[in-house]
Amino acid sequence: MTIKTILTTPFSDQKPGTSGLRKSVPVFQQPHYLENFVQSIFDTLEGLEGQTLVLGGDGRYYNLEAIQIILKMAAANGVGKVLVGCNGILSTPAASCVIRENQAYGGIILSASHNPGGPNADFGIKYNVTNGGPAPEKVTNAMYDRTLVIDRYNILEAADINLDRPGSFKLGTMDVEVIDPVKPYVEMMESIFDFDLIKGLLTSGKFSMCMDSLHAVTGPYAHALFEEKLGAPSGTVQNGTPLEDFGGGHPDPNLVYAHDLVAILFGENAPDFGAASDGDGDRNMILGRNFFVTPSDSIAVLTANAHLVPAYKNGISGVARSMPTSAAVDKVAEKLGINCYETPTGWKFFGNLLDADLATLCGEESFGTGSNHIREKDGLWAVLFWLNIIAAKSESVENIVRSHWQEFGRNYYSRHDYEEVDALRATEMMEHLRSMLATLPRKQYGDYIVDYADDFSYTDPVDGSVSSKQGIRIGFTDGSRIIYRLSGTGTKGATLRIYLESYEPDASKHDLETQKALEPLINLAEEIGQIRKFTERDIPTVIT
Ligand code: VG1
Ligand code: CO
Repeated sequence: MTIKTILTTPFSDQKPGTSGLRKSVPVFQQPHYLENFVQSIFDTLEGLEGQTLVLGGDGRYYNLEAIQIILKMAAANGVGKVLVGCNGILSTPAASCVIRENQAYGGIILSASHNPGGPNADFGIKYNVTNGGPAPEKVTNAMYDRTLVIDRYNILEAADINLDRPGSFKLGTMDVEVIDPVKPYVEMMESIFDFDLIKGLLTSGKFSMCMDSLHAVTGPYAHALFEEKLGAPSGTVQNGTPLEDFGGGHPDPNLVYAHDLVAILFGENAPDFGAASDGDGDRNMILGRNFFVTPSDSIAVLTANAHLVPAYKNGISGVARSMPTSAAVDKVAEKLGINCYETPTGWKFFGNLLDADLATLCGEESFGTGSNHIREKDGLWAVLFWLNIIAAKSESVENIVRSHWQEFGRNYYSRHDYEEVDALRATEMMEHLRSMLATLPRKQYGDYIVDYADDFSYTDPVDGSVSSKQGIRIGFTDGSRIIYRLSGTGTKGATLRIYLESYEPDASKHDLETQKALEPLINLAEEIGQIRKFTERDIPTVIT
């Protein structure tokens, strides 16, 4: 087997976004495109020689081809060993778990998360560091800088590795171990939650649940957990076989894209509990019978009830939420007397807080929840957490959330997305808002008085690194907020996200329809941001 050095020229568009490099499959299939990025990863990592890497993906179209290429490039770049998921499968949380348990140097995860898959849909690649979490900005910036000057890459000329079943192989001098992608993850979940208690609930005959894997990566994990370990009847997991194109759908667990599950939970004879996860298994949606739990409420409820879960029974050190996530969890932190950190959007910003034990639980409004057990958000972990709480309290999802609101007040919350808008106009809109910031404080709009207005900037309390321009925040004196932000995960045009939040302490007003409750703020977001003018859209593409 010989190592070949291939001459190449840079691509100018390989800057990783919120969660790695995401492009359409045809972009990745251009000659040298994937290879340039992978070589840039290797070139940036110091002391990679002889080290162990973890490799796997969410099973989408192009996953297996990319894995074979990356294996041969790793072998040609002196990597000592690669642990690769059987059939190229590793959910994002499972990859984080495997990196940590094997003390690997890092890992490469192939996924475009909740974006659709298929020959003309999306693909992505992400590098995770030794702690199991997404590479911090200084690492991804260095990788990007390398992509701009790269002129060659190394690849071993060799036959493909058989990934059908676990086993050990050699690729040149590099070891390849094909591992069971499910087992280590399931064992980790057993060490966190009270499986006997949850099993009691699921086999009691008085409780029914439905888990929708949306034809994406969590299928095998969910079958193993809920049906094999926890005794739920077979059929509990639906759409549980990962498909390369996710059955043509969006593997995005929200009220819009997980419509089949929503129809079941809001239909006749609805089960007690429903959940869904995304393409790579790091997101979750939680539903009760006729009831939707917003992700911002979810992290608040989990924090308030963490003592009911064995792994957190001695209390938690702190919590963290992304800036656009509602302040519901802040109220819980206040009561528990722990710190609540506010970070920019993207899981990579939680890594240092978790490593330093400043935070134990973290959450994002974008259906992401997780803890210090790994360094990624974790969809099935969140589902198990909810089941553990439900079993411990013997209460319905709706009751748990309603009593939470009664105690802490309700943060009405919604996100309005304008997808695939003109990128130039979207940037103009953000500039327009930036130019207004200084004039907004103390300004009155109807009942609302602006308390502060800024472009969110974050200084990491552990390493002091600064991330600026993370979203325009306008806070009002009553605690309401409007946030404007451009997505960093899209692949077509720009996606504008408007986050709306208003706080209602009065329990007699906790029954309003969310969009109705937020109507004055929605109108104000339009008045201040001139969304219609800049996006040339009358309504959002997706409301969550
Ligand atoms: C979105 C979400 C963010 C999340 C990121 C990755 O980013 O808003 O909260 O961390 O996706 O999630 P953006 O930049 O498009 O708003 V996943 O499940 O794609 O790994
Ligand atoms: Co995801």
